[in-house]
Amino acid sequence: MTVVDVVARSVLEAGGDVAFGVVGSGNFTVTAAFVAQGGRFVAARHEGGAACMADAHARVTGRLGVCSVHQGPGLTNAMTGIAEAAKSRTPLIVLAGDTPAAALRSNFRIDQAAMVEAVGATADRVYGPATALDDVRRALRRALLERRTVALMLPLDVQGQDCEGSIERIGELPGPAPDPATVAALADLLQGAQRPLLLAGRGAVLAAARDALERLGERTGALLATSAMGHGMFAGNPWNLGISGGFASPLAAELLPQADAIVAFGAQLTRWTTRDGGLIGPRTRVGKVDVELGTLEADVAVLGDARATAEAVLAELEARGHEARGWRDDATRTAIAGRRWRDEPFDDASTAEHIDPRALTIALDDLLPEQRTVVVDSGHFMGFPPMYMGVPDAAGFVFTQSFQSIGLGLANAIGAAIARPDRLTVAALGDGGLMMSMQELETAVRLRLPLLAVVYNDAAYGAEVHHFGPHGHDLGIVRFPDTDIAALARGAGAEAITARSVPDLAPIAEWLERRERPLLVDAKVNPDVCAEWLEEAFR
Ligand SMILES: Cc1ncc(C[n+]2csc(CCOP(=O)(O)OP(=O)(O)O)c2C)c(N)n1
Repeated sequence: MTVVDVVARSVLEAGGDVAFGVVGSGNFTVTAAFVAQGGRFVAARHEGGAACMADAHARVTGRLGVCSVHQGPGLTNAMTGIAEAAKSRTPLIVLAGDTPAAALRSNFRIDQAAMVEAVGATADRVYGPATALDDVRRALRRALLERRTVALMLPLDVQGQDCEGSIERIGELPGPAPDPATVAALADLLQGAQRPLLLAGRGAVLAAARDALERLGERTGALLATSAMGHGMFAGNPWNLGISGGFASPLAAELLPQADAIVAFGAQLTRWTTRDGGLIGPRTRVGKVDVELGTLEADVAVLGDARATAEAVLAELEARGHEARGWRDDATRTAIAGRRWRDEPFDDASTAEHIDPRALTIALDDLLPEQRTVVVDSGHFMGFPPMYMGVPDAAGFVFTQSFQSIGLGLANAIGAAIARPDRLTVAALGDGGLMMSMQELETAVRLRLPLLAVVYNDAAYGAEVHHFGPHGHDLGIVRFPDTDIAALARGAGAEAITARSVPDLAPIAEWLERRERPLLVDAKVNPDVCAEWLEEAFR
């Protein structure tokens, strides 16, 4: 075996069976070894796309994400996707070529470790053939068990060296168990509450805590909610208020501040999740459960894995014989069922030329099969899909907003579509985000992915228009001529339609029957509609 064989086989053993990348001389042999040993390699057109595909593939499958890049510019190109994955705690390994330690004058030379560490990812390195097994094992353990995005540097002069030893599987370790005293304190908090609420975030998704949290909700009479990142976790549960934060429905926004105890599981309660604190009542007591000490500021803080903690609190409440109905009554149940976002009336701003983005999203929700993965890029439009489109579960919603970058969504959708071919993948994109990443349309076409890309095309950086317009700024620098995005997509080999009204969406139904290659919908949305959540945030 050579060092790259050991790396490739270890990654496969750790569950990373699909690698996304762009191949150059620095990562050719490791990628070839990965394929030779049974891995699937997907060639992206830009390393930024490759990192986003790997991130989304990991989010949807719950397995290790794998990305393979050339040294120097291969890695710099991937950085925005790596930053998003690192901030979202996606278990991801980036196999990065690196210049030999002595090649001080190589054009490709940069301080790769410093660069990835600067965006919150973890740098590690294969130092030589004698340590290769340990090096890769350490990197994989950190990615999987600590839920980190790890860039493993593979110096060119080390890659081909012979190396011996046997590869051990990385066993599963239970998440950090909470201290019993803090479990008891959290049980006290829930036991003493009349109207408790359990709020699940990305940490709860990563910990697969749905079942434990639903049982805890049942025992305590709590209502359930998620952060935007945790959307889908409680899909179908009659006590689920949906998203807490800017995208909260009017009913959720009314009920959330009435909770007398909110316990956040793997959710940081950021300004976005709490509407700048407005969704937490002045006398609400707050509990927080997280694996990161740094985020744990609350009335009751528990350092622990979301699922392990939910199970421990449940056991404690069972032992105490505590069981309550809380605010789980018929009226609340009926209100939740009847006041989803789509049930709330709005003034439809569709015109002869433009479709209202809300009407567009509701029509898509009606048209598309329920078994779907909804992937959302960033921008003004990004609230409409989570508000108006249902998702089957947390794996059915990919929301890469930890870095708030535009231009990640299309590549995320490709990774998601590969992860769940049984589900329809819907990419919701802005025209700005698409134009930043459109080279990956070719990837989607080449792979014949049954991907529906919906472009909310307002011919502008709408978020900036709505941000700066009210202050009287000249908006010429954030508006663009109307682009025929459908024609661009056809040029890449995709099917495409232009939609200015709900009836214009009809060809989607026929495409759904075939799904032989991607379909792009260039939806000309009314640029004057400003989402309330964004208006509020900018205020
Ligand atoms: C990489 C990156 N560059 C710039 C921004 C700033 N930014 C935030 S939203 C936005 C406009 C996005 O436009 P578009 O994708 O068309 O969506 P819209 O806001 O029009 O719905 C920009 C430029 C960003 N978040 N990320």
